[in-house]
Amino acid sequence: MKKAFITGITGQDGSYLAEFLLEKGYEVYGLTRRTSTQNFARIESIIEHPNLHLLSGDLMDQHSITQALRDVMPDEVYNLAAQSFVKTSWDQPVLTGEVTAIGVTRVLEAVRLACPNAKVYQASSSEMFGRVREVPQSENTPFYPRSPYGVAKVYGHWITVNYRESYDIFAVSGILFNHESPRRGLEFVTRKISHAVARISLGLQDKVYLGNLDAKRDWGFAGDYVEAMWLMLQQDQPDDYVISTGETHSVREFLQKACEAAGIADWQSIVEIDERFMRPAEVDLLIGDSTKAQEKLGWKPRTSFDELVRKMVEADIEAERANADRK
Ligand code: NAP
Ligand code: G4F
Repeated sequence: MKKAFITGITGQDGSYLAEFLLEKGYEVYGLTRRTSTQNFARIESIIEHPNLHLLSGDLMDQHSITQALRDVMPDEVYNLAAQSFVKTSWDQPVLTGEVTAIGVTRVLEAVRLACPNAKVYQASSSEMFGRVREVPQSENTPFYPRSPYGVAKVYGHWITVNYRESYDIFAVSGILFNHESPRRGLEFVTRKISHAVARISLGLQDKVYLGNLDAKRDWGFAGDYVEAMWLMLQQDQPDDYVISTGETHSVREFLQKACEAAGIADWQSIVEIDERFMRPAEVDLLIGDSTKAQEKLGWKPRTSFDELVRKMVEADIEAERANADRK
């Protein structure tokens, strides 16, 4: 039985990846950090699985990662943990650097010392392309990050490449474009919209307050993207891959489609622009070229933009109805 070690298992991607690997017959070990209230909501359905094990540790703490890897001796390490909300990275740039940048070095150092034969996946991001140098963006597009988060991810990307070249560690960087799901955090724009639209359709709130409606993203479904992470570690040679749908849509379009899915006729009547949600520097147009992943990994996205929006809105309507019934 293969052993996988996941940092960030309580996050959106960690929960989908853990389910995916358990179904493949892996023994899954997840690193979780101590919090005053437990936040296992996303892994609730697998928490009792006999092949799922949780270990305590933090990306700020070198010893805890090294010790956890020594205890587990995994075949595969997926480093998904990060301060992942771009807007917060301007409010907490130092913490973002500590976790999202230096945290990657801590994980790589732990692998080097404890289990140098393990294969490592680093969660890189399309946010590294920032003020895009070309459209669409591929593995060869130069980086121009536009947020402390994007800068931290560029560091994480290059330190991963550096450990591969310096120590011959099988380390890959997956440059993933935005991927969403009903498990997305409520602060991200897609979930903020699906959640608000669901509540508005049920008469539980009136408006949604948003920032830049013109920003465009290449949005896929998180469940499809975790398969790409796994495929990258099944190759004979480590390499870096862009994972994306190749389609881009604006925040406005996401809102319109979400309203359609919830049966709200006039989308303009429910939205207010709020300066608080504007960013000091914006990434205006992300669209990825995942040809390399399609050709070498045989990966392609399965969920369309319309299906994704519908899936998120329907899940939020169902959850809000269940909440209302409980009251
Ligand atoms: P997420 O939902 O925000 O999950 C982040 C995870 O990191 C959570 O489990 C969180 O734990 C954990 N974490 C945060 N700080 C930590 C620390 N100091 N020590 C240990 N764990 C810590 O993010 P996601 O959407 O699943 O994304 C997964 C990874 O992919 C992230 O690295 C993100 O930057 C990257 N990425 C995401 C996307 C996307 O569109 N989703 C695209 C490209 C790259 P708690 O639950 O305790 O907070
Ligand atoms: O949903 P967002 O906060 O995601 P963002 O900034 O693209 O970051 C996500 O994707 C990255 C991959 O490119 C990941 F690396 C990162 O970890 C994260 O998962 O914002 C998307 C767009 C932005 O342009 C933002 O300005 O939506 C715009 N937006 C407009 N109104 C808003 C809002 N974003 C948020 N969060 N809230 C708003 O009210």
